[in-house]
Amino acid sequence: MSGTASLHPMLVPMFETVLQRNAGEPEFQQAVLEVFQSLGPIAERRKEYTDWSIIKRICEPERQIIFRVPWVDDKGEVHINRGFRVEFNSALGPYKGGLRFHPSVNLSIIKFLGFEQVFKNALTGMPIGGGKGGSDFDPKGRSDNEIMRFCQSFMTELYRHLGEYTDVPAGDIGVGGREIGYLFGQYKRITNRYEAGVITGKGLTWGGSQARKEATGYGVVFFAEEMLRRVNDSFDGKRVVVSGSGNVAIYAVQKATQLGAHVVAVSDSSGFVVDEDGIDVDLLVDVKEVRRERLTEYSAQRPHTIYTEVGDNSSIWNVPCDIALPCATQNELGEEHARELVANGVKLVAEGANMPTTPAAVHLFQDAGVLYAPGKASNAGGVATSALEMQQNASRDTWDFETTEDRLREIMIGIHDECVLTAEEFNVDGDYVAGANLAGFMRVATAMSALGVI
Ligand code: NDP
Ligand code: 2IT
Repeated sequence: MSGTASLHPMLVPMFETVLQRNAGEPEFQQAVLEVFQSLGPIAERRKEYTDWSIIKRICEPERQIIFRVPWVDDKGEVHINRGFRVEFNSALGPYKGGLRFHPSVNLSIIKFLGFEQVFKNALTGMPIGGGKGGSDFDPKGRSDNEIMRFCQSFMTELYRHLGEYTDVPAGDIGVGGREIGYLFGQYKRITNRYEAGVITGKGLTWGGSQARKEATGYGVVFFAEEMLRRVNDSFDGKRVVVSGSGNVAIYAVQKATQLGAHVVAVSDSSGFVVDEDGIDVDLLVDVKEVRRERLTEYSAQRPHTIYTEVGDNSSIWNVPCDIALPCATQNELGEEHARELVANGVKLVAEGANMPTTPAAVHLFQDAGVLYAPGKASNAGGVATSALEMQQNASRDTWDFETTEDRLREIMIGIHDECVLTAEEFNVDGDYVAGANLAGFMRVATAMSALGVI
């Protein structure tokens, strides 16, 4: 795999072991390499962290669960899907991370997401370890009843591994409020316990937190706002492009618009829509969140917009912008896209999705002087607000929207500042990738070291 030349010599054999032990898992290998590339300066400057056995252990999940999920569709046909939960690291708290339902899900994807989650959760400063799960189930076109039966079957196996002190899932791609409801309902039924803190992203009338739905998208924008503030700039008047049109994208569009930006494009896996009047968030919510329709429907309601199907030569990243927020999926923004964005004058890229930018594209942005924030820092607002939901559940309290949003904003400012200060400490000023990886790593490594070889 390219990129190993830039590794500290101590890390080369460790990465070779990762490659051997996780053969055929390209996304996981990519996520590990990206963190390893930042860890070199630890060896020179912070000798207390050069207990290399910690790095070896950090790459190996504490537990990996794979299970069969049988379910019956509306026609009576039996389907078999595969379920996953990778409990990656519990040095800082119970495993915490979302569930993804998408046909592309496999062990590599869940492990890369779990690995990223460990460092992301550490960056929030909250008491949460890292994990991730999901299934290769495709929710598209399925009825409510089919979704419910699938969720019930999935939880009938998963419940035995969960608990508010053990492992606390939430949503991710294909898992939103409806699915969390069915999953929590089945957990409650099997265990006969109203253990609200076992899952987050719950509805507001049954243990959920205000602002959790909005938190990831809002958090990305708060993080980007701090990056801009640091260079005496703001969202006001900026042209913004947001990929995706799901949970993260919708609320990134909403907050950027509230801060005075002009959001001109969003996408889904079929195409993208350019709306020069500015994306109408209420319509987007209605089309995607309420009616679960495609972006073609948004475009049909706004005749001045231009809808383009994705293809080899057409991508949302061709739309000129000052700020790009990739909020769809991993490796959605490649080198050619980055080249196009830079040529069109992009100033800032902040990731709402997990690992949406390929390594070559990241380097291109950094070399071109584009402000670039990795998802493990900039999209941490979702899981941070999940931890706030757990706090409210534990204290049987509920906070109002404003209080919760204020906490979220403080947390994002805190993560931003920690990335900046850590990058300065290690002489890589302005490198948010190195800052995030080093700060997250040091927090997990300190706890792992204190807890002994386990
Ligand atoms: P949703 O399912 O709500 O939305 C996903 C969006 O991304 C949809 O517009 C979807 O289009 C698009 N998309 C998904 N897969 C692909 C693909 N293979 N190619 C092109 N487009 C795709 O998910 P979320 O908004 O929750 O998640 C988006 C990203 O943000 C993910 O990377 C997730 O891991 C990350 N994230 C989510 C958090 C959360 O709290 N939900 C927290 C932190 C990160 P279509 O409808 O056509 O499939
Ligand atoms: O990637 C992520 O951080 C999430 N999908 C949210 C995880 C959570 O536990 O809220």
